[in-house]
Amino acid sequence: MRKYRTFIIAVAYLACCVFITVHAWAEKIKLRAGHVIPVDKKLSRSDIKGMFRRGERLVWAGQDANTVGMPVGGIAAGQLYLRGDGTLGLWQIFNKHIFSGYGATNYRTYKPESPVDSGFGVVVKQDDKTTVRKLDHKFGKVEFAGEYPIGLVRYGAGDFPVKVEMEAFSPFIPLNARDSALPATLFHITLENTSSQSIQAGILAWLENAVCIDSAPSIHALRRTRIVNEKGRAMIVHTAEKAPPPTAAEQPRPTVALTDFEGPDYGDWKATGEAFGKKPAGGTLANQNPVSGFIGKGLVNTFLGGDGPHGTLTSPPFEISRKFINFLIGGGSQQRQTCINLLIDGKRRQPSPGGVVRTAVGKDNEKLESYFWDVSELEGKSAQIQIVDSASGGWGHINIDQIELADAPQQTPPGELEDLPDYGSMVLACGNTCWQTRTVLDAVGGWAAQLNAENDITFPVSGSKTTALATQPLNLAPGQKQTYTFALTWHFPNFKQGHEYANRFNSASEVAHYVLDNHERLAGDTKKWHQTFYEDSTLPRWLLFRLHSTVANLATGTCQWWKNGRFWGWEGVGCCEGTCTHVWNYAHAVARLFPELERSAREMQDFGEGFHEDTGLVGFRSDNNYAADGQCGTVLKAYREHLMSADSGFLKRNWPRIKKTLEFSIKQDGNDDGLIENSQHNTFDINFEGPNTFVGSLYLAALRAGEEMAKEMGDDEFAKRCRKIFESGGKLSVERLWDGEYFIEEVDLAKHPKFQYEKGCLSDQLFGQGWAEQLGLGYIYPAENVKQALQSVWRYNWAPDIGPYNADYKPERWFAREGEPGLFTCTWPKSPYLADGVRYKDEVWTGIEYQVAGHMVWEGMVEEAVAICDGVQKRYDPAKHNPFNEVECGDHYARAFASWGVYTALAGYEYHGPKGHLGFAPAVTPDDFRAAFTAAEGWGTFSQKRKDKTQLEQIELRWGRLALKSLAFEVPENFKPAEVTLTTAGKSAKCDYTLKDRRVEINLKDDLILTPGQMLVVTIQR
Ligand SMILES: [Ca+2]
Ligand SMILES: [Ca+2]
Ligand SMILES: [Ca+2]
Repeated sequence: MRKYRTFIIAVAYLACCVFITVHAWAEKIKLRAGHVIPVDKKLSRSDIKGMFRRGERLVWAGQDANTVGMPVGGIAAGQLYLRGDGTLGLWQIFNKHIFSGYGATNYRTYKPESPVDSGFGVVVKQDDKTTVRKLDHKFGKVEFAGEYPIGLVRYGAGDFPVKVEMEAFSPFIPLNARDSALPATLFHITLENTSSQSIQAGILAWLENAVCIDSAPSIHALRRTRIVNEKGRAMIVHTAEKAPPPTAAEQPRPTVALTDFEGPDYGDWKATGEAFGKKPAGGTLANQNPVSGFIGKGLVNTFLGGDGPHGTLTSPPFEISRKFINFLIGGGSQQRQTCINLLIDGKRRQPSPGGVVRTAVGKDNEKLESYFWDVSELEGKSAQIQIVDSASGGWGHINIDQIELADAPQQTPPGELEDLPDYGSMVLACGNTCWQTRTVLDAVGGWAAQLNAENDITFPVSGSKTTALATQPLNLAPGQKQTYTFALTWHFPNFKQGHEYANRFNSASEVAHYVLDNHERLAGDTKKWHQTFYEDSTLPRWLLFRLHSTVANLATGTCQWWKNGRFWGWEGVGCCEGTCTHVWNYAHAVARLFPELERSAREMQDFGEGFHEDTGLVGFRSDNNYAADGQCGTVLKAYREHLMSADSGFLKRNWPRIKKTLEFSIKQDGNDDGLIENSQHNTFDINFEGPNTFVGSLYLAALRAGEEMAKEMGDDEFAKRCRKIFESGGKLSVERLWDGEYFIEEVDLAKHPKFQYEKGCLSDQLFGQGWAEQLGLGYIYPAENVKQALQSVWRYNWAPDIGPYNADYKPERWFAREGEPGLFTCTWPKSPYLADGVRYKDEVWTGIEYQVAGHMVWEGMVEEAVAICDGVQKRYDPAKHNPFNEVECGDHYARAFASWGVYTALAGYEYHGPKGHLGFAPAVTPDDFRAAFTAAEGWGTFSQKRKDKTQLEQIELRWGRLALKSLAFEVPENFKPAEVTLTTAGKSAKCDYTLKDRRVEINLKDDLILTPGQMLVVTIQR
């Protein structure tokens, strides 16, 4: 609980205070000329008032929601987006490794793509005419109002008699990880007749069979689609199976070689551009890694002059006289840029997704591998092959050889069909039975008539077929509503480490039945969480949106939950592996919402696979490498995981290794003085080379956590040792690192000229203090230094417009653009700018912003904290950037999970599960505050009201159970409680209490367990 807090009684009053202190201070300090970040942030009173307004649910219409990609699949079950117009996108559910980049290009404006055909439409029968209107951006007026975890899209049109509201979400129930990790998305589609006459209306739903989506071009197999009715549900079931061997009548005809590139030139093939040269390559080219896998002496290899040049190579027209085209391919993997295309009927269409009948790319590997196209459906047609190199960056070339026409695929499939990563099943299930779909499709006509409604079809994986289900049109009187439920499920178990979901389900059909059998509970609990978090809270709605949006990272490629129960994370989607200790140092959301997942990461990685028993080193990517910040953070995370446990089992099991982890850091300290002075690798991907409070504060907080855990374990000797080092470190840090306004780094720049911050103002300089607040460990440096340092971070590093500063100091990667606000990693307001200073110094990371904002809340800097969050919200406006995808080194970056630390700070939340202790000290509107909270086994809503002589606290449990032995609250200044009463379910419970400063601690005489619907009421009276 925070000890010294400035309460906001009236927002405007406090805004004045901020201005006054800023101006008075600014006059005294002479700033470096190049430090163009304004001290006065020019936040007006109305800006601040606006930020604190409770406000309504956010809604974006039409193009303003263009970039939206809201994850709506289950936790660690892939990455399926709900786009701004209610269509689905991305579809990364097929276990393909997706590398989303190192950050250079992640902050950009784009609409997520959809490689799979799926959707819903509203069917209306009126005056004997049947029409369908798709639920997409063309419907009319389309509004996106999703709040994670529940997507919400509304559709209306003046020329259509039905208004539609669609919810799309995967069950999301805090503390129930398994039911939140289903490979499934639920849809609730509500139709409302807005016309003045009765109509008949229903839903048309469709889904392409995308099983083997990535392998399809190189395997000989069939897709199979069945429409089944089970348990009163209609389901489209998509699978794949082996193609039957050819029958005697299908004996292969002789193979026809199209070209082997063995001639002195390209013959009648036409080359354009520079990349192909005048003749086939003779093998590996200059400065190229060895090329292999080609046949004979010649091949196409466009690394001629490196990756830079472009060009095309096009065959003369030929007849497709066999069932397959076989070839060898290597080189770059860029779709449409390093590819081989099949063009039909002489149409030299520009390579585009729809304009080429077959295409293939390499795998960023110089080795040529067999590949084939199944062209049986194109037999007899005239075709051309075109090889394209329109890429210049890394892997901007393509290698091709030995193109043949044959009746059988030349190569054997890459592994058994059943073992392929994208082999599995997908299902679209309707909660009700469906009706004569073919009749509806034919009545609608047009594109709908092309959809399949036939049960049990098979077709080659090279082809594509979309299957539909139609519900029976029902009479809707004017104003009447009807809701339909659908479930989209998938089951692709062939992931290297397996999926947790595969422990429970054998097919997408099983998943579909599970989510529909348990629909009421799964959807009900998800909505209860949404209600508790968003609707019932007094916090600003936009702020709740922002702080919860990052939790969506759980349902992206960033997070995996393995079959063995281990939670594992990239830093960003497909980028930088190993639940990296230092990036995940910032992540609070998972630990507070699904503590079992973080416990598994501690036990199975940090104190498991990544732990070095001999030294206590925690390999920071579960490897042999040391990160100073990650090592200290591991101790803090262990304590947090203990606090979020129902009992002491986790601590008892892991204490010997937690202690060793801390002892490793103490060894780096070297002389037990509480300062780590050696080389400290850290999250900036560089090493700090002297004492500093970035690693130092984490170290001191870890010592405090170690002290607490040692006490609980009865290891008093170690507790004392931690305390002693901690006290020395806090004192020495102020003596040696305090510059009068903030903490600096003590370093010899002559010896270590690169990557230091020295006299700079590092935004993360109090990282460990922020952690200490999250865990109730108190101050590690004197309160006045902490407060002033945070003020300096705000003053020197937060820019209302990053443009002017970044114009002078270009960041390595742009995560904010001119005109947008942001908090810089590090600046040098009073000393020369270190061009070789700490890496990423001129960048803006949301994870750091939340870390700092959360800490600011604990120190009473609530406006500044909320302004920083507002800056993130402004940058991630869906007209510009997907609001659910905060990027850094890759998409959906894990550091952004830090947002939950802001949320817990706003509630002044403190919790110790094994001790049954829960406390709150709201930082905003403490006179009338309400917010959701989570504990080890249950969650609910907390409210506080102050009136006259009474402070009323209510803890209402909504889900699970909550064991309580003690409570803590904060009373106004000069509020001396005369009586504290406690009732639950109308009965009073015995307690005693103590008051220290403004903190009231209440001890219950008897243990109390709250169950859902029960409320604990505490009345504190003067
Ligand atoms: Ca050859
Ligand atoms: Ca090239
Ligand atoms: Ca030392």
